Amino acid sequence: MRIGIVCYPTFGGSGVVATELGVELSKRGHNVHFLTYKKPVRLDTSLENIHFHEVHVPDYPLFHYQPYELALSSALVDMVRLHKIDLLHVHYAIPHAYAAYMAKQMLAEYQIEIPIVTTLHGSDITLVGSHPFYKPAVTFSINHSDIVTSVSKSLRSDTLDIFKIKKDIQVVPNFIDIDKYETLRTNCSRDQLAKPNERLVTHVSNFRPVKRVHDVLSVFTKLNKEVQSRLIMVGDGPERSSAEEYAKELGLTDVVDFVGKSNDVYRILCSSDLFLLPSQRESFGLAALEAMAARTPVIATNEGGIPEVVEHQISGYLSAHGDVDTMAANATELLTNEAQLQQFKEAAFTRAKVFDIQKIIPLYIDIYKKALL
Ligand code: GMT
Repeated sequence: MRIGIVCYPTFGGSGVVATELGVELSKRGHNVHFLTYKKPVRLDTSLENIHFHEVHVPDYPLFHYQPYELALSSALVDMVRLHKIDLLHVHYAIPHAYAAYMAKQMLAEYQIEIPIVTTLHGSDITLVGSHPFYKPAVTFSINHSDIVTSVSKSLRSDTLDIFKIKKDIQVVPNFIDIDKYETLRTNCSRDQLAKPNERLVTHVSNFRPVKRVHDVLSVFTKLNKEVQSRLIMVGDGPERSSAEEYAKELGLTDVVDFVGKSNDVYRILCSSDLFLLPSQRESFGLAALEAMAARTPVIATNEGGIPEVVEHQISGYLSAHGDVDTMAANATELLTNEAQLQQFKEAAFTRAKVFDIQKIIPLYIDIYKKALL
């Protein structure tokens, strides 16, 4: 198949899922064309069967807002015609599903019928898409996609609750390349990250308010009073500077490292003893799955799709968002009981294997075949 993938190129989970999906499809002999405004961070464009096309939005003094959807839909038309693309898979409803619908209409003028598969990722539904300013367009684009998928049951149910959806939504969970994690494990070294007697705790996010990064620091403060430990905060975003300030106020400067965005998250995760994800909402929580694939148990909230990934009291602990006392108590219990910690680490890895890329990719391939019928 010749598959066109539209995604955000940033560090966010939807871009990562789209990139890893495209790369795996390319390994299986499919031709994959990525279309976005910048090369996706995890995409290696030198790989066989992988192509990257950049969307350019020319600046013009009249525009207060750049018309990205317009440029994207025009670029989609060109890409589909030039490279004889069979199918478009768009990740994140806003504005990708909308631009794909417009491209589909334009391509009909050339007697080209292109199926659209839309994957909903979370904030495109629960945080941004539900805003009254976007809702009609998001509802329309979902209803006019040929096939719609969501990354968790919870997101499927939220979508059906929030929008008037006339289509079936198929749940295809996010995935992880277990083999890649196992290969990387052979080079895992924690020497530069923490002292031998410190437990290593990690958080990875885009530091948006929904991630509740201040809760990460509050939990860690309580934990650090009981257990000698170090916290690594990976990522960047709107709340990074206030989080750094808060860490200073809490007197954590010597035990918390803010390392910014990283392309090498595995190196940190494989050395970690615990991963903290106290989000207010997560449709899935790909960061938690990545931690678990690196054998790191997770303390998270029982919100959205997280309970579909992390099993309470087995591969981690779940509690209500904002309940930093319970999170800290669970973290302390786990990090002070070596046998239990080892058990949770193994359980985290066992759980991650359920989401192995080799199990999930065939689900997408079946969906593509269905869309092409
Ligand atoms: O919230 C983020 O970190 C970014 C966002 C995105 O679109 O990249 O993540 C969403 O999609 C991920 C991949 O499917 C999910 O793992 C995240 O849970 C989801 N974020 C939210 O629902 C808030």
